[in-house]
Amino acid sequence: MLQFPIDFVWGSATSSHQIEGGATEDGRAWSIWDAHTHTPGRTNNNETADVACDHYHRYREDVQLMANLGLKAYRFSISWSRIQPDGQGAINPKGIEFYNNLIDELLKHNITPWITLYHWDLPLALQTEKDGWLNPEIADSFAQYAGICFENFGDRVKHWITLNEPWVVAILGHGEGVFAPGRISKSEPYLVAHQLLRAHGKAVQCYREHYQPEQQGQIGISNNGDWREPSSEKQADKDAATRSLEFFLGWFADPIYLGDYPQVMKDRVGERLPKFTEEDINLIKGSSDFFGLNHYTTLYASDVDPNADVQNEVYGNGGIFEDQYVQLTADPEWKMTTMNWAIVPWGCRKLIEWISERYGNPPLYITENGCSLDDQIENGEVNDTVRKEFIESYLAACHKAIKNGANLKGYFVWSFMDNFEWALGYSKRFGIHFVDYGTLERTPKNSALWYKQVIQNRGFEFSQPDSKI
Ligand code: PNW
Repeated sequence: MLQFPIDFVWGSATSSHQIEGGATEDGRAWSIWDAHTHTPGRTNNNETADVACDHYHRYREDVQLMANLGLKAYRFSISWSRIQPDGQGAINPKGIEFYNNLIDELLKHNITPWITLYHWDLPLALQTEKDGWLNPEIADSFAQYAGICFENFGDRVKHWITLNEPWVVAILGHGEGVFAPGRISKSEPYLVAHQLLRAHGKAVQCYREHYQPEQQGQIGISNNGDWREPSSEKQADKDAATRSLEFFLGWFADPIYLGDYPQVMKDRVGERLPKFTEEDINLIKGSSDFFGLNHYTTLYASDVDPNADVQNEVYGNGGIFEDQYVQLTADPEWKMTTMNWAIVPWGCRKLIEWISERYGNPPLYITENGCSLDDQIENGEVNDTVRKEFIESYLAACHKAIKNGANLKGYFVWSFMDNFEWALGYSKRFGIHFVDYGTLERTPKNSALWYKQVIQNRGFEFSQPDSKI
């Protein structure tokens, strides 16, 4: 039996835009994602999240399903434009009311709320009128919005995540243009990342100065990181793997834990990489009470000759990735999810250990990990064995990392239910609950029923070979 610590946090996660619906209800204004999905050609079948899982109206039922699982913690995000329709100024009382109700419902069932303040749904007005994350002023707008949330919810909410995956906002939103706001550039990702870090820092400063002393909560950030394994024993490939990790996770975590961008980024990005002022660094360094990690997959990394064309089969050629000169490949033996993400649990362990070592063993939470499959429902049952095995093996990898000394304190399955998977619309199912998009009926998948046992027993009998972890 792999037994987890008594205080290990067993959770599951969602985000506002992916589940809520009610896109224009009760005073909510559009976010950049509403504008993006309503632009033809941006999403699978032009699908939008106008209704999504209709969680806005069904949150009570959803919290009941969480309670049925014995879930200890639920991570969700707040839609900024529900709270502040214009992203600045006036507060929408109906927005405050919705999240108050959700929080109270969770607490009634002894489920600890973990709130993400920003999961990519920037109020549209901040984009169209202010240039969104490109504008240095956004750090103050974000901190003001964060303050409104601390003020209204902080009496009951003790776990805060400022930003979800700033890498995705920078790279997919401003580098490759596949996510909102759909911009393509080789310099904007670095500018946007810089403002995201400053915004995070200012929100944390607001919490620490005005709320934390009394409310006694914790605040951090969730970065996404996949593992990079050197494709060979060659030093150049080992360096390529490290460089890939530094451009991915180090980009955001180094400023927070070490006080600056990785040296390799300064060397290779040059003038396009902004510099921190002393004031910025005072805000950003040490600005996380815990390390939030969203982890999904692993790839092999090989060095690429800077004079050669970058043939990168995963991310496509060149573009923003050219700064790294790393070729990423999957092992043909690896099983894939329907996202085409390889299932490699030992990569999860290696990444946790890399983080623990590089950043001085911070308290760490896996704030997302999960698996998309083509689930089918038959007679009310969803037999998602691959997902159960996925979660089992990644949890086993987590267990091993803890045994090896990592300070891993919790795990959140992505996702609590099937939902709107961004540009891919409803075509990818990550949930441990099945959502029928015709009736919006929810059904626990077999993976959810298994997870319930794991939570109850604080562990499980690992049914797979140890070589996997
Ligand atoms: C994360 N990539 O997104 C998000 O936090 C979730 O909202 C999302 O549903 C989940 O993972 C599954 O995709 C990512 O292309 C989306 O590297 C894309 C990438 C990474 C993370």
